Amino acid sequence: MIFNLFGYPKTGKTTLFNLLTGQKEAVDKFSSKGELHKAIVEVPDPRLTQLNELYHTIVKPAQVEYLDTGSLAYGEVKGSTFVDLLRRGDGMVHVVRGFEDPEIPHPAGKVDPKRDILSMEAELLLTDQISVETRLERLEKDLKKAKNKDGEEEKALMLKLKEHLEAGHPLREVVLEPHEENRIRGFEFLSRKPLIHMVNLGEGMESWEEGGNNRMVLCFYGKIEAELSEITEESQRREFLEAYGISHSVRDHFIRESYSLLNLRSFFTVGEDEVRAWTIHKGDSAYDAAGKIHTDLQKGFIRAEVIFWEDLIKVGGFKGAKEKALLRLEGKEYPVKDGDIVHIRSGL
Ligand SMILES: Nc1nc2c(ncn2[C@@H]2O[C@H](COP(=O)(O)OP(=O)(O)OP(=O)(O)O)[C@@H](O)[C@H]2O)c(=O)[nH]1
Ligand SMILES: [Mg+2]
Repeated sequence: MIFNLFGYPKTGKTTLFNLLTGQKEAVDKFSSKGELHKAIVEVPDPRLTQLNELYHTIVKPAQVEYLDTGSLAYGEVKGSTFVDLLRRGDGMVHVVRGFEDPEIPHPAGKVDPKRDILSMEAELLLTDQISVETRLERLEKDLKKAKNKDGEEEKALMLKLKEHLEAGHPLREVVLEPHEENRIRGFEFLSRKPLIHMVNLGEGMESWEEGGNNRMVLCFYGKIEAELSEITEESQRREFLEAYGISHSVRDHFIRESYSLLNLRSFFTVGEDEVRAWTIHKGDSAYDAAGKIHTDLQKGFIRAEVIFWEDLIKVGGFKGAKEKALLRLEGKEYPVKDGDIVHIRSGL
């Protein structure tokens, strides 16, 4: 899972990156070297610790990759070299300036997070519009040379997308048939990706939240949390945050909300070698889950043995689960649920 942090200059992207990853990249008032920062972070999951009481082995939490892509100038998103990076990500995290600071002038003069949210959304839309138009030109040229059904179908779909974009609607709002979805997957349209606006507020400013169709707005207090990051003791940190009226750290909040926005679920594999969490999407099948673990397991898929994590703990392990007949045998199509322990039986 890859999350890209992006946004206009001096909004707190690197500050947020540090808070989410625990890194200590320099944050700067005046200049930015425009470096990319990348970190792979483990997703905390107390269920793993509990499961490991049965095995006493290595715990491997699910991982998320964060990329701090640097800043984008107003109006320049479409031509930017970051666009390809954004296309490769699973989720887009737009860091928005919400804090006042006379020493850090805002490129648009006034601090106005709602305006910047709309402005960035319009830029992402425009980027897709250009991709769609470029593709249409190409298709029309090809169709002039030789008519073909496939080309005609793609053209019709691109025209439909164009219409939506021209009406100012992001592509995440377009309902597509599965075959249409497959056709456009490779384009990685930005306005179709899950988008989280993270508004970086100053002390005492009022936070708000918006949620909806694959898009949400969350607030955080970058500077306050950065100042607290010296405190490593978790309970102390929480106490300080509460003293500022902040109920949860941005990291916990972000992980929870982004998992639900992207419809992510965790399943586990357990054994003497490791107790491990894997990330899948809601509705993914046992066959998909096998593919996450290893392509060979997927190729040779026979059956999945499944038990809910709490049930396994109750009966003290697989032996007890078999005795109590709690281990279910499921086929390829079984939709894996959050918290399932999955053991794939494979013929390879
Ligand atoms: N007052 C205030 N300053 C902040 C806050 N968040 C970040 N800053 C300051 O804003 C400056 C830029 O922060 P960064 O996290 O480097 O912002 P950035 O978006 O990564 O900046 P660029 O990569 O240069 O575009 C630093 O001096 C931060 O200390 C905040 O919530 N309040
Ligand atoms: Mg930065």
